[in-house]
Amino acid sequence: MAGPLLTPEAFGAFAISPSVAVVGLGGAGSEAVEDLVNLGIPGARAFAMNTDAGHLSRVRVEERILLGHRVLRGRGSGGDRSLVLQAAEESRDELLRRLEHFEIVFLLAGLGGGTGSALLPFLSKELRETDALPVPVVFLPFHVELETNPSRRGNVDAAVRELEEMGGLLLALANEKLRRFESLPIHRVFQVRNAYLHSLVANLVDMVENPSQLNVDLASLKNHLRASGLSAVVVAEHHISEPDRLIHQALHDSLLDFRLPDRPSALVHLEAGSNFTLRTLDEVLRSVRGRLNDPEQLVLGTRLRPEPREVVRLTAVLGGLRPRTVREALAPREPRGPPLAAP
Ligand SMILES: Nc1nc2c(ncn2[C@@H]2O[C@H](COP(=O)(O)OP(=O)(O)OP(=O)(O)O)[C@@H](O)[C@H]2O)c(=O)[nH]1
Ligand SMILES: [Mg+2]
Repeated sequence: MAGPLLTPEAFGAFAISPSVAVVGLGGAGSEAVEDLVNLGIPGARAFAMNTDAGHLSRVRVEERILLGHRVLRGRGSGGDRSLVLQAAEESRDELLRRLEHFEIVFLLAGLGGGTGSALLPFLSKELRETDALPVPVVFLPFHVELETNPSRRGNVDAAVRELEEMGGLLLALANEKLRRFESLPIHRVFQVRNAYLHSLVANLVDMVENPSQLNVDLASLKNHLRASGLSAVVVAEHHISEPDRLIHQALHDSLLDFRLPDRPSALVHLEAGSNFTLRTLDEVLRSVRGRLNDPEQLVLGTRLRPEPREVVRLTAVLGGLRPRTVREALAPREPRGPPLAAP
């Protein structure tokens, strides 16, 4: 039975922005959320969840949740994923109650320890059963941490395998890619990484939150993801005089770890000023098609500001990443240097 038509005055209630949560899981994830909050994600609610009460009491994040205090007594997991999973199962209803009314939930964890490596796939899976869009963000440890520690490696492998199997968005930031900043103090290197992550999170939220001329909203992003397997986001800003550089820059500057398949699907959103012409748009699209090898599926969104602008901003969701792409970063490598003694 058809309902009454809404008057235009009533549309406003349906046009509110999607609500966003940014959730840090374990030590590294919680600290990254702290940095994101400092950099500012307008309207987002921030959470830190940990099994380690000491760490949780130090992070400056508005909502803090101690997990599994009966089993683990607030002392951390000691790297044991199975204990964390028991704790998460026990608190499942409460965790979902806190998170399920958000429309986009960014879940951040450094992989290798027990807490983040267990909670991140667990919550991603649970949230996929709700209307929320979970966006897992993982920090892959430096190779040296894994080479010398098989249990960390096991935790990373298990988490990555579970996330890959789920498909959807996976933002895997590789610590190894931070070596290009190796002359900086370590805490600054993590800040650089978190600033890059902030640009991904802020652009993605902005893309779906604010109306455009050619619109990409949350529903179209979800549709795109459903059809695209494993996906990642890249971003770039470049001067309007070189529109063909945008996609190259987005891929080159990325701290994410993935290899593109032959023809990735792409959702491309451009934000520019009133001086952005159809010819410039053509140039951007031609370079995107060229660089991505003529994707079968290319969805375009644009938002033109009323004033002229010198820079164009590109946000691209690339899909169809092959499942092995993240794991390749973790594949055993040749040992460095000659063996000490001949066999
Ligand atoms: N940025 C940052 N990274 C960290 C910190 N501690 C550890 N890491 C790195 O992040 C990865 C995961 O470690 P944690 O976040 O401590 O692990 P967790 O999820 O809290 O798990 P457990 O402590 O084992 O319960 C490892 O590669 C660490 O080297 C930290 O305090 N800040
Ligand atoms: Mg910890």
